[in-house]
Amino acid sequence: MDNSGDDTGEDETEWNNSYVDSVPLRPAAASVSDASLNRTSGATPGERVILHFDLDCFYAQVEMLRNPALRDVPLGIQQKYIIVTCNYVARGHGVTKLMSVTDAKQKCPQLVLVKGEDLTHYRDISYKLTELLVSFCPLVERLGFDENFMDITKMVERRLAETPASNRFSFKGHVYNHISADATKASDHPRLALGSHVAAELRDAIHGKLGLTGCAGIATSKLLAKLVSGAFKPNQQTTLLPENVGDIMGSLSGLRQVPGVGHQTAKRLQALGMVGVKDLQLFPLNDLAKEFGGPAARRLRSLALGVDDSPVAPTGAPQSLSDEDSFKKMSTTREVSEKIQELLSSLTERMHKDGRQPQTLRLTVRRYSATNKWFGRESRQCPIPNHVGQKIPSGGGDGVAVRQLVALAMKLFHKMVDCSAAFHLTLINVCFSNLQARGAAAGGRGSITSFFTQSSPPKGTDIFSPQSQVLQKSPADDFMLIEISSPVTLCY
Ligand code: DCP
Ligand code: MG
Ligand code: MG
Repeated sequence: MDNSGDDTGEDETEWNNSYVDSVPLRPAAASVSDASLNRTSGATPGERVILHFDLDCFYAQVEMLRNPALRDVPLGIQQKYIIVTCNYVARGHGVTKLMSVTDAKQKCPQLVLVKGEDLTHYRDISYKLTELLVSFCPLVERLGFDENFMDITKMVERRLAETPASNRFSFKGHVYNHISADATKASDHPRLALGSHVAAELRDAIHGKLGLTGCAGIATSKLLAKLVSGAFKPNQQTTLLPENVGDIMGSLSGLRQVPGVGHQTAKRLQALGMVGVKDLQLFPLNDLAKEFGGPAARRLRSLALGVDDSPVAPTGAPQSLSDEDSFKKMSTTREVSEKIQELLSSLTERMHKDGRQPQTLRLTVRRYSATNKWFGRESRQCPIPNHVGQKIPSGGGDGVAVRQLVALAMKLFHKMVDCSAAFHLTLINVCFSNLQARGAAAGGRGSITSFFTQSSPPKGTDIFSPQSQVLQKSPADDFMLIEISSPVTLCY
């Protein structure tokens, strides 16, 4: 499902589960002048305690919070013709995520539908959650709207130091592949046992402060914490012990189940004859390296074996803000201009709340293709003249900024699409990037230190160089960093 009105920078990374890709791609975040971005737990990988949180039926929960009458009825959140998510009452009737509205209504005629195309409330609550987690521990990495990683190694070590030697450890919640969480196992794994208590406390805090429920995974890496967190749903938590890593990797039904293996990577692996995770574990590394290059081949192999040393990289403020919409057919310049105006109006409002000034405007379009429905994006970008850009943080100057930005975006549009011939677009995305803080040194709005304290902070974390002009399509969920016409690198 493409998320209309969504921020592609972050969301596409999330929905297509390529979080592992984003880790080496943090230079833009790291360049933000906040020493905290470089903090890590300092522990050796096997000793880390990493949590992964994923909220239950996120959009549906937000709607149930806004209207408690929806709590006990089967509820579906509709975007276009798709139920993007549904509450657990609806799931009990056989409705599933990403089902068509028609099928869902057939399964459950009493299904109540709420439109979920405006993401404002979901975005706000999403940031409130991250903000809450950051208040307990700074090492929090967002993974899209409803997921966060947290490296709580330091917290656990402090607790361990304070624990009397006579203490009997225990696990909170489930332990993967163990019927009952017995005390012997807990004393073999005191760090993970304490981690499970921290996770339970954080889930309590999330519920107490925000009214939200969710699942947590407790493990020694991001990969494993993410894999185990959904073992028991909803509103439960599961710890993975190192001796069960082989079991959880073996339980995955296909290559796409490995976080980090996106659609394109899976296709390339399948072309090499691999079907399951086991095939990737056993495939000769040399041959894998011929296809992907040495480092990516080793990374893929490690992931398949359940090995992931990547650090939890605190997310910080987004590097860009974007908004998009998709549709069946757009084929006139007038429609394009109206859609761009609509998108730029809401984006400018969000940029105003953020407080930074964007230096670059990017326009992306997707042309209709019968064969490759989800790909084929093309982009052009240009600098935003200062006299236009500076109106944005101060409120857009009564729509003047939006009008000027629309004119700029239409120039970009004409560079991509020849309007003297027929055209058929299925998506438009506008993006502000190269965001510069006004008075950031003083910790003003938009600086990283104030980012998580804003009432309605922005999101989106794609990264690219400001000088470039031509960007091309990037498969949303590929494993690899996409090299676009040099010097631009764009990470979805
Ligand atoms: N989402 C979306 N399009 C997708 C996938 C997800 O718009 N293709 C949105 C709707 C979800 C939210 O993202 O509410 C979070 O996605 P999850 O996969 O975590 O699903 P839920 O939180 O809804 O349900 P679960 O309880 O299974 O985590
Ligand atoms: Mg969820
Ligand atoms: Mg999720």
